[in-house]
Amino acid sequence: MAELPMNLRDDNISEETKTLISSLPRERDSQGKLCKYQGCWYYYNTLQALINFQTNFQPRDSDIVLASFPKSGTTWLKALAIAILERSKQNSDDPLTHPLLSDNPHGIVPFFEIDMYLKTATPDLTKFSTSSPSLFSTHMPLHTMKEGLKDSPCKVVYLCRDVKDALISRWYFRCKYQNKQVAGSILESMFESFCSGVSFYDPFWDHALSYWSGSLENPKQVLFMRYEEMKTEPYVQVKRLAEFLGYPFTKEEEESGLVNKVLELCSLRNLSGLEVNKTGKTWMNVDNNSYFRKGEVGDWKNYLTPEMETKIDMIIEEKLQGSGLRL
Ligand code: PAP
Repeated sequence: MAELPMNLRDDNISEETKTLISSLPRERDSQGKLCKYQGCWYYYNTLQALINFQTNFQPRDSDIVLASFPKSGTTWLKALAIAILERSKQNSDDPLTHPLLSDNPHGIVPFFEIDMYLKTATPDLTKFSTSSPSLFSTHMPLHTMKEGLKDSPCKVVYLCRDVKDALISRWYFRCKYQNKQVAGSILESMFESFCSGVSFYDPFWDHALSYWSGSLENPKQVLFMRYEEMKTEPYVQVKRLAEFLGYPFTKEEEESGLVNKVLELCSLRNLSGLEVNKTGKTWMNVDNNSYFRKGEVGDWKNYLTPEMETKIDMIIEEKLQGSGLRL
């Protein structure tokens, strides 16, 4: 069996973190040991990474953080944010200088807890996020990430996706990096873990609610976006994103077709066809092509039984009751 990625393991934790873990709720799943920190479940090395981040990250006010629950379209959001910030390169005489043509979006926008703070508590930040302003990303819930942001007014964009589609996407991804057949038994066990709220970065409902509440409390700092809306009205949503980030498209840019060029550059078809995404690997040694699959809304209907659908819907409805958030 392939070795587990480092963020899922438990071989890089300090004595202090070991003591902390011994005081936390703990569980085990088929991949390893999990503990619940600030309301969310993490494998131990990831917990260490996010404590490193919370303790040592020095934000700049201009930093931008792209946040999501796993498999909610993070790669797409990263690509769009890069394309918005770097759009002058798309119109230049030498479009080959565009960063998205030579690197995967995950190579350009690092995760705090996966790429930056996993191996060391004090990474050399100049190696990461060379864009200006700096773009970072995370799968942590908002309250945990805010500890690392201290009081900085960094902008945060959260991309939310139908959790049933995210579950199917995660199932395919997990089978791929574990070199396993895409088996129904694995999906069943992931479904059970999801429903119990005990799985990496779960419970999903608390995750989404942290960003939902943050976006209501401080709409200038936290933007709540939805994958499904990006699919149905990409033009409107990419303009909304650019405006929120403080880089709105000008009338001239719109008239010249630049918004559509950005969308085309970031389309699943285009990105997945680029050589770097067909053959390259991320820092974590994951094949770049594993971040691109179907990108469809409602693909879960091909895999989940009506009973599974009902159970997930009922849990989500109950957990979100009174929040105003509908998923
Ligand atoms: P991550 O959490 O590991 O970063 P993430 O990018 O959030 O992964 O999720 C991958 C999903 O986004 C895949 O969905 P699927 O399995 O249902 O197909 C992937 O296909 C989809 N995706 C990646 N890039 C794009 C894109 N440019 N447009 C639309 N969907 C995309």
